Amino acid sequence: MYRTRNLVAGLLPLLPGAAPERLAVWLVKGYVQNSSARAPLAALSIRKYSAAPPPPTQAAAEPFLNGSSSVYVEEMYNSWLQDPKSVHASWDSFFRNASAGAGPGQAYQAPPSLAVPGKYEIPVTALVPQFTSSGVSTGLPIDEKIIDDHLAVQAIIRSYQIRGHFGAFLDPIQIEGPKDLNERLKQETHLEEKDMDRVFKLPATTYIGKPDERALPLREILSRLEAAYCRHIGVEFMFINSLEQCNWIRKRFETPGVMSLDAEGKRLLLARVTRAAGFEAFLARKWTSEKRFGLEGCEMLIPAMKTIIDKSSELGVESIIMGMPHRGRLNVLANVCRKPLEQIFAQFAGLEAADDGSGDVKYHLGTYIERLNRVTNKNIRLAVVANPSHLEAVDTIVQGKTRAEQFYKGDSEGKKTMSILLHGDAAFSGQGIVYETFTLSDLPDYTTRGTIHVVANNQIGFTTDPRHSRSSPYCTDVARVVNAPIFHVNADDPEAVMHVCKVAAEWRATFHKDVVVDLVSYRRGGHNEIDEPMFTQPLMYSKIRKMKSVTEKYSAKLIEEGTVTKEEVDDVRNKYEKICEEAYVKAQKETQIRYKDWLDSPWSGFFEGKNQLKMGNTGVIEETLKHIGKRFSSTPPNAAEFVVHKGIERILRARMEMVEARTVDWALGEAMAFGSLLKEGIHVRLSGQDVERGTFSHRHHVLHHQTSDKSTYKPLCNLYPDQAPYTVCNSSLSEFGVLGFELGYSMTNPNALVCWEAQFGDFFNTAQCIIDQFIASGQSKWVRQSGLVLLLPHGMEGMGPEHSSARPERFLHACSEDPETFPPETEEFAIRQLHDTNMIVANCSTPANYFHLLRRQIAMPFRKPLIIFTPKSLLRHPDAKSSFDDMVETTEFKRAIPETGVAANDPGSVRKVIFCSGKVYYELKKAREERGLDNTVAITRIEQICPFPFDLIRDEINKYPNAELKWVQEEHKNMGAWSFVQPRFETAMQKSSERRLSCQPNTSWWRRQWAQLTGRPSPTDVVVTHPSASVSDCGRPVSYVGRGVSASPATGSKRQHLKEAAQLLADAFAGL
Ligand SMILES: Cc1ncc(C[n+]2csc(CCOP(=O)(O)OP(=O)(O)O)c2C)c(N)n1
Ligand SMILES: [Mg+2]
Repeated sequence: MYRTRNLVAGLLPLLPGAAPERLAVWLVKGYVQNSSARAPLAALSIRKYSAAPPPPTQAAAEPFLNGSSSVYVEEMYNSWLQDPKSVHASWDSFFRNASAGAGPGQAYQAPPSLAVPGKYEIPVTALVPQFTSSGVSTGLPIDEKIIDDHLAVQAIIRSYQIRGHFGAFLDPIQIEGPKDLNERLKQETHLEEKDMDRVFKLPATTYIGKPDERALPLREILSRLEAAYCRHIGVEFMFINSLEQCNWIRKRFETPGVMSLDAEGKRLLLARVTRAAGFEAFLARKWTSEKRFGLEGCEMLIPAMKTIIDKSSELGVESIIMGMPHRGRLNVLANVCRKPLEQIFAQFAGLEAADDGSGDVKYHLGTYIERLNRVTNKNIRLAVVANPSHLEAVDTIVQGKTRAEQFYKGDSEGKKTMSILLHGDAAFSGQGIVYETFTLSDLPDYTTRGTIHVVANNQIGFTTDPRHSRSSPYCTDVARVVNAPIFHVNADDPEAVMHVCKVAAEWRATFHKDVVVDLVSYRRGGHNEIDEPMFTQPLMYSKIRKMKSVTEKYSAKLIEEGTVTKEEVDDVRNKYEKICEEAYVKAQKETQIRYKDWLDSPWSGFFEGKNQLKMGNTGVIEETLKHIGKRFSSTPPNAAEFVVHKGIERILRARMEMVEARTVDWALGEAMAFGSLLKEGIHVRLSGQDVERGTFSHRHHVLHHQTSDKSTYKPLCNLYPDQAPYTVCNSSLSEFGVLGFELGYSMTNPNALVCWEAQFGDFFNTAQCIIDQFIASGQSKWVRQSGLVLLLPHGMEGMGPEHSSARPERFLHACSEDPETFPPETEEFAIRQLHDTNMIVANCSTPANYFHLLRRQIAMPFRKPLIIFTPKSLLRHPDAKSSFDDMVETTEFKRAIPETGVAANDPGSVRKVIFCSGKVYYELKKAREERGLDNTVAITRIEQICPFPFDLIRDEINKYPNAELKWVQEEHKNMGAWSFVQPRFETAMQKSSERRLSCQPNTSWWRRQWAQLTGRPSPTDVVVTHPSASVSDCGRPVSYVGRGVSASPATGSKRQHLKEAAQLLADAFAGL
């Protein structure tokens, strides 16, 4: 609601004294219903860009000669008779015309002013005859005609401001015929041709008048409006709910001469566009059919970005983080970032990589460059974030990275760091993440204080034209949701492009809000260099092929107007070509490519001097646990008036009791992990839907004063005076957007614990692209690490098909660990596994282990994404508690928790070993006790599923030689960890057999036995040499216990759920 109130408040100045209701009526009556434009507007498809004819006018008589104003006129007339120069020019003209016998209405020039007259200046007294010049009402009737005429002029000015963009000449290829906007505007007023020379007062909401012009003839008004709104720039801004911002924009587009560029500016512009074109031409010549997603047709993207960067640098920005798709990416790296050309050219050579990983195609790679901005003479850091093919997916990652940089720099207003997002037209209107990015743009913990969006709008997406790829008139309409101004510009007019880019940079620096530059252009070739566009867009392409490039057109224009000579033009082109040739020669000498050269987030100092196989401690001293526990269990100190909810008081009391008893539950364990890191100077950020309280109301990291609005207390922000900052923030309801954001945030600084929590684990699937394209494969593709933590509530608790499973199988499937390789057994076994994996997947069963796991993210000398399946019912389970003893200095994370009960004391008697992970452990433990099987069944928990604790599992298998082995999971058989752990058990067992036996030939008998028992072919690499060995020595099969296969992750019936849960336990202990 408060946003609605702001909106109305922002509009009120338009109509002083208007109550909101009246305002609404006025808006509707004056500008919507009275307008005949509504229906025609809908028909005005913006996919047809064209010029518009001027609107018509109407005549008026001299109504200001009526009533009391005639006294005033008489005075004017007498003065004029004495000296024609003593009156305003319009009176002069009027009296001249009248004396010459002009008829009624024809003598009218313009109502004059009583004040010191400027050119075209009129007093309102002359327009509204019931007022005298002293402003006193005479009680005589208002002349409605003159008021109507002025209102009509105001309406027409407003129409241009609102809809002028529909009439702008934006499309360089003019696919469709001309638009008739001005005809429509004409029909909306009663003014006619004979009104064209009448002078009208300019309202305060226009800047078309020069400083001394407060009134203009209608003809001039229309001509200036057309110049501002209907040439090569289409400005969409009148939906913005702030009069100040609207006026700011009007001033920058309406002011006469505002767009003029000096000769130096023009020459720089020409040089920039020449280089942009030269780069594409060079690549085309050297690698004719190599994919590069050329920029031809939208070369102005390069000068546009450079202008934004120059202007922003001038306004104080020191660091710019960019995200962009394939189109023109190499050109941006070369000409905007000035990445060494030889590094770019070497990418075409198909060289081997010097570093590990899969690498990525050249038009996805990122970069980071620090250099001097030659225009401003200031240093600037430019980063282009690496991205996958998935269009727009990088958007919120850029935002998160930007936000983090602002945070660490203390740049709370975004004055030093900013982001630029580049988009394709089809992707901008089509991909949902764009909307999600915009909705984050003004949220307190997610804003980057304004992003400049630039759309390389070539009016096509692959082979599909806009009529089939979007339902909105413009590809940029999505930006309207956040009141971002949108500047459409014909990209064949370089100076117009410059202008909008400067304004966009100024807008961002002034209001710290998003803005969009829509570069309306074309694509000279196919989607890529090997595509034939004539297959699908024959007419468009027959036009394009006849068109001259923007460089040709602009250089011809500058030569013609005398700004440059032909020689200068040739010189710029030849010089750049020479630079390219030299770099080409250098590139030929390269023998390897280095992915590290393409890193977008270098963590300087983080890796240097660190032993990559040495882990820091994760246990902490008891004093710290106590201190954090107590602070976390307390209301604000010294604030007795802070009223806490009774329920929260109970929770805090229970926490305090736990601390006194040296135990922790899940929330307390987590708080101690966060708190101890904060104490060590590590910034912690927890973001996601409702994370402040916690979906399951267990966390309560923000206490709310019950009688004072917006008064809150965050215990974890108040642990130590010199602690690192803690951020906990409820996010917008977007998994794709927010997970991407947090990933970006984690990329800026490795010394921060950044966590994203899903409301329920399965909701991560709407962010699957971030997981597959960035989290799972980011390091391999782009040598980029991230220690991001995903917290995914998981567990079969009868809540139905959704809300049950966080789909562990999906993550495990994306893990890069080889199931058939038992890593070398050295002292660094565990850390080497972590070093070599692409991500860590864990399901902890105790708060202490969760505590260590979180802390280990920072203790590791490198960074890996961590996926944790977190509990729901375990949050309050009386057994799911840990003692301080498991968290103090000497303790660490347990990759597996072996049986420690009575079964472990007499392993030879154990008949069954159950392996499991997560909360099912507590159910199995209880069922074992109920069945009196504590002696005969051992239960081992696998806490870290990937990397798989091969060594610990092998030891457990060895420990119980007479036991059958079971994997028990509560998820369905085609889900959960089963298919991941199964081959790893085999690998662990092979190792176990090798160790225990030197036995048994690898005979066909043995292989048959194996196949019979397991239903699978025998592992061929087992070397079994002892003649009397049995198949169980060589590997006991681990069999599956759990729900059968299913299409849905869980039943929707509570009854069925309970039945399945009981069956699962029965199966787990069957045969004993
Ligand atoms: C998520 C996703 N869907 C589909 C594609 C395939 N694709 C690559 S480029 C492209 C067209 C993009 O059009 P536009 O955004 O206008 O950019 P342009 O190529 O015209 O510069 C498509 C559909 C993709 N890369 N990513
Ligand atoms: Mg396109």
